[in-house]
Amino acid sequence: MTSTQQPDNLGHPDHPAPTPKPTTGDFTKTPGWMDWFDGPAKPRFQVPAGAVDAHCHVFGPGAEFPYAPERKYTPCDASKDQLFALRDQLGFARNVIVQATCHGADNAAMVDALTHSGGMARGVATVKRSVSDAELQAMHKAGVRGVRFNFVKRLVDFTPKDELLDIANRIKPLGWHVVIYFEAVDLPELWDFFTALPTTVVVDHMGRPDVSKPVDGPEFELFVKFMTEHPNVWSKVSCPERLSLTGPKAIGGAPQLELGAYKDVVPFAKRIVETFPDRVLWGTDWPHPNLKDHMPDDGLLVDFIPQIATTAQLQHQLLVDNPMRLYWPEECPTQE
Ligand code: 0GY
Repeated sequence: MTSTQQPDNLGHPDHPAPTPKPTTGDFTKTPGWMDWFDGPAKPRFQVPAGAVDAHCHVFGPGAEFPYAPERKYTPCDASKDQLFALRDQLGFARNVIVQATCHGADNAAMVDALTHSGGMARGVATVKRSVSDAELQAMHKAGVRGVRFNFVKRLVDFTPKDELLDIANRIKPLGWHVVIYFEAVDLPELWDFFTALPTTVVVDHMGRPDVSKPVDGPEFELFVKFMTEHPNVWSKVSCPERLSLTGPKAIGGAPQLELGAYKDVVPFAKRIVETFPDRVLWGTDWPHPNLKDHMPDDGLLVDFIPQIATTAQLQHQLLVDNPMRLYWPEECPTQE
């Protein structure tokens, strides 16, 4: 590896050196910010036709869509065109673009991406109680189908639960759902609030389990119980690169992802996929905010999918049937 190469890009020593990405406008990237990865490898796993990347973001560009004053990080720009190029490179057909916390409750960048997607992207917004019905209707027309409630303390300031419940009741008549992001240790405290939500509820990244704990230990059992007892709860089985402690290195240092990258996450994600095959979603999480350890090559990240969804049927449910039912129900006429 030469000194110009970023280490740990899934062990691809022949991958071109990453080019530093700008933040435009009057912004400076958070010190130590890891930029998303250029020119991802073509995945060896071919996703099924019509596959949906159901968790990704756009950042700015800052000069056009300024980052929010209350943000906890300032990323490098990651535009809609760059996202759509990634979609095509990986073989996906559609995106679900989730409002990133660096844009606060200003959904302009995300909505702009939806309106330039030719109907191939839907969105999840962040809204405040003060949002008007007309604003909700406009977002619906653009393709927004959910709101996100974030409980990860390093990303957002506290919002009172009565405000969130009020928002959930406002968006329910639109047929939207609620996406929740939290850390596993906080599930007991949040349980009553989550189980009172009146809509479909989608959990980001399996509720961020501590994968050093047993997959059948009390912490992850509580998450499985959450999904078992509440059929309105879905989960994204995304972000092995964020959850893994063993990391991207394959067994023996070989570059192939299937030889053991993120192997500590596999039992957790596989269990959720196999137990709840009709309530799971997958996404790249591009452009991967706040990673500290390594930046994954999204192409090789796609090669992780067959480790957690091991049959063609499970893969089709995860990547096509489930996200289509949730985000493009009008194209699923046999579904209720
Ligand atoms: C994280 C992960 C994410 C951050 C955000 O909105 C965000 O800032 O979503 C992610 O992409 O899921 O833990 O920083």
